[in-house]
Amino acid sequence: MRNTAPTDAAQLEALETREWLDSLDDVLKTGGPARVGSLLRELGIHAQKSGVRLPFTANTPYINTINADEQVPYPGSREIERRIKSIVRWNAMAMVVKANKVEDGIGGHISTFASSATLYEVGFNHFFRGRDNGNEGDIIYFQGHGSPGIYSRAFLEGRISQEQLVNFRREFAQGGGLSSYPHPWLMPDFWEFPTVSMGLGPIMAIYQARFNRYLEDRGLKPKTDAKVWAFLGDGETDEPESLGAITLASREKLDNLIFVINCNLQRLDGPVRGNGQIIQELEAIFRGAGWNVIKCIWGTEWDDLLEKDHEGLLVKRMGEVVDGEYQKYAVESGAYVRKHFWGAHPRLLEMVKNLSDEQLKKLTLGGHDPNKVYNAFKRATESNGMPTLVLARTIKGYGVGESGEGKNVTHQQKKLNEDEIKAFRTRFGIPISDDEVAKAPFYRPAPDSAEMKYVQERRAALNGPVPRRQVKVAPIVGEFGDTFDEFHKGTEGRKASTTMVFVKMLSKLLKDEHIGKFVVPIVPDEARTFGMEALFRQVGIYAHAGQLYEPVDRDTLLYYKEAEDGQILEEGINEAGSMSSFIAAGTAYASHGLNMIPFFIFYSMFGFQRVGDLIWAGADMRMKGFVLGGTSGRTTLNGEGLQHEDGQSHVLALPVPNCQSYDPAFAYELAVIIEDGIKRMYRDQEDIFYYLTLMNENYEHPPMPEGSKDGILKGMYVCKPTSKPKAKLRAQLFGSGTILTETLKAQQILEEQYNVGADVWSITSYVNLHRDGHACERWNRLHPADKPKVPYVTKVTKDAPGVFVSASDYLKVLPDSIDRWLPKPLQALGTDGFGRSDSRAALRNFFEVDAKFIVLATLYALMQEKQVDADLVAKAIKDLGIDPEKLNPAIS
Ligand SMILES: Cc1ncc(C[n+]2csc(CCOP(=O)(O)OP(=O)(O)O)c2C)c(N)n1
Ligand SMILES: [Mg+2]
Repeated sequence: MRNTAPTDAAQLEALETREWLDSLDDVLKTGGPARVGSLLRELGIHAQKSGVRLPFTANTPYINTINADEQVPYPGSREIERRIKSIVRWNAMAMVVKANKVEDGIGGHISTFASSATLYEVGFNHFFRGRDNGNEGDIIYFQGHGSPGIYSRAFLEGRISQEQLVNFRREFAQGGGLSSYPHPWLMPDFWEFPTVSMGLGPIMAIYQARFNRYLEDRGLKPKTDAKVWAFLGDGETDEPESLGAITLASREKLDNLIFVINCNLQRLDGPVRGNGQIIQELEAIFRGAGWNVIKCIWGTEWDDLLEKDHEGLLVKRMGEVVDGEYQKYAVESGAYVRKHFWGAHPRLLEMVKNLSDEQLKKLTLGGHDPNKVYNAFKRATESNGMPTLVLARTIKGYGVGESGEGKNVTHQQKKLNEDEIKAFRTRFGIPISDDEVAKAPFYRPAPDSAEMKYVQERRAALNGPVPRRQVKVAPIVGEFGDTFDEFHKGTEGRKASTTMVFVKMLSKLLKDEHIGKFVVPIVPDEARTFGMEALFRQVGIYAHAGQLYEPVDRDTLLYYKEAEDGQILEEGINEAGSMSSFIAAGTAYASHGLNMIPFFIFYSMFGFQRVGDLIWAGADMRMKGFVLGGTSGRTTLNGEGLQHEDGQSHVLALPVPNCQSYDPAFAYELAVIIEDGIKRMYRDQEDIFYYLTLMNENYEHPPMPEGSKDGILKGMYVCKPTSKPKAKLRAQLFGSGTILTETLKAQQILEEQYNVGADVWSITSYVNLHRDGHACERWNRLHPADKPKVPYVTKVTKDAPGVFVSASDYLKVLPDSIDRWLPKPLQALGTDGFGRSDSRAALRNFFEVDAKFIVLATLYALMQEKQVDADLVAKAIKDLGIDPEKLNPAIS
């Protein structure tokens, strides 16, 4: 009898493993996957109790999440879709190559879309839903620099002309061009979501998905199964914004959200993780954060090989090769792959001995295999209670030939030589002759061809085209002026801050019968700072789950009320997330046909400075609403010091073309600006948004002077004329924000102690005045023979007597920006420099913006005009208690 007993420990172990696996298979057969899961959990607990310390891993093996036997059959015609995809690839390549022929260096990307074509084509043919016939469409964030592929698709669908394709990246060319990236500002009928500043697409998509839920939970929109898709690059995930909000998505159970990461393992300079595996890294991060993760790594040809992998050698090998090496396989021959990948173990080599080198080289990756991608997307759309991430492995520059495919330089590739174009043509079977091919002509089959019919049919079945931006919302109706009227009469002796005034206004707006329900208050954990806690109770804090606990302050009037239909978006300490919510709400007029009116209030220092790029993206998206920089002003937020005291946000707001930026001082100014803003944005449908600074200093608010509305909106008006109009010495004092109160004090000192008759102006918006001045100058330059236009600043100040002095809690560059349109140069006081912690009085002394410095600046300006002499100014310095040798705040 032959002795079959195991001969050594290794054999024993192998036998033991086999027995366990057989048992597991048995349980799977009889009890199903759920039973296997619970058994493994029990085993884990048992092992833990017995002292076995298992290392934590959130990873699954480096194989597809969906097994071959779990797949559903492909629902479309693979052959026609392959031909369509080839044509889309060709035109996408051709538009970049052509653009760079016409204009060397105009740029564009070939290799990104070359890697993601299958992901998008499967989406276009089977998943992405449009909005025709009143359907709730999907919201799709396309990877920004994949735009040539999206244009190429739209060309095939007949939505973009050949001329436009020719003019890719030449927007001023005759017949119109195409913008480099998704920019709704530039192509408002096409693009919806700007994505090309990397990291912003993913975070905006998360908050967009949450906002869609918010609208449903508040009953403003019916519940649907529409999805938010965000396509991103694997390199893009290094941006903190990309991953920074992913736990919100799982916490809020956003199963309407799908991320698709195109894992071509490369970014711009080189591999994303040469020494690691980006797919595994992302899987662990997202699974750890509570996402459903679907890995789509290997194409169908690998199924048979994995089937044969009884010992798990192949899976092990797949999991140990680092991305840098995988990238090398993409550029090397089949023989190289055989030697270096399969050669790791004799039994692996054995598995592929019947495949030629060429066949080995051609083993497809998951992201290039429509069937694998279809199944991944299908499962993603079926996800229940969780957001889903699809990790699709691809090759960067797929199909662009030897010069690019998989190479480190491929991202920058914008040109192909004749042979490469020819090879591309042949590889994808584009019917263009050898004679013509060098010119890379665009190709679109005849309208009655099978391909064109298929394209049209599929899009019709999916409710029309995407992307497409359509604004169908009706302007708001009804009057809401009453809400604001009470603020016109001032505070009647009571002291209040503009923040308090704003909160009162907001509270009233929320009750307005016409627009109240559209108001979206957004706050990043600062509601108490701004005295908004009464709103918690009034309208509730939005929470999809409602309130599952009894709040600790339930017995108080203003308790922390969370509710499924809550109206406030309390985002926690998260300005980027809050801004993303603002963008979703501020563009709901286009995405959802709803006039949502967001008010996002934040610490002004952490607004433009911190999330400026998101604001820029929102501006591109034509967002509407009010962003409010609370506790603003370098000297008004006393005590908080350098990192908190904002003296620059208006300067940072100036470059954003559609941002209306105001620094109001009085309740009525705020009321006039907000009322007008709502009308302009939601009644007249202007694509603008507002930035208003609010302050926490309490003072009395006077009634609105007669006839001041126009000036408040345009940027300046006289808020308190001098009581000494006949005085020999005259001055015009400009004040803004709370520094207006210092200006009013200076007016009194000048009149009483120096006999200077000074008019006080409130400058509500230097930014507006600056823009208007330049608009006039420009027009005049272009129309030299016409009657020149007069800037508003000039119009209102041309007869104003005396010298000009300005003071604000912001940088001096703001008043300097209007100086040229005044009758005389301006003495500008401002708060350039780093803030300090101290009292308002000490800060205003330090920054030289208090009443005494305004008085000094006025007297000095009069001295320059030889109306007073230097002795008087020197004496004033002494009398006012000014230290002429004090530190220069701008550089200390
Ligand atoms: C914030 C930001 N930084 C830099 C860039 C420039 N940039 C454009 S594409 C790119 C590489 C993208 O790599 P990946 O995300 O992996 O996308 P792929 O092209 O590989 O799909 C870079 C660095 C940008 N667009 N945005
Ligand atoms: Mg990449």
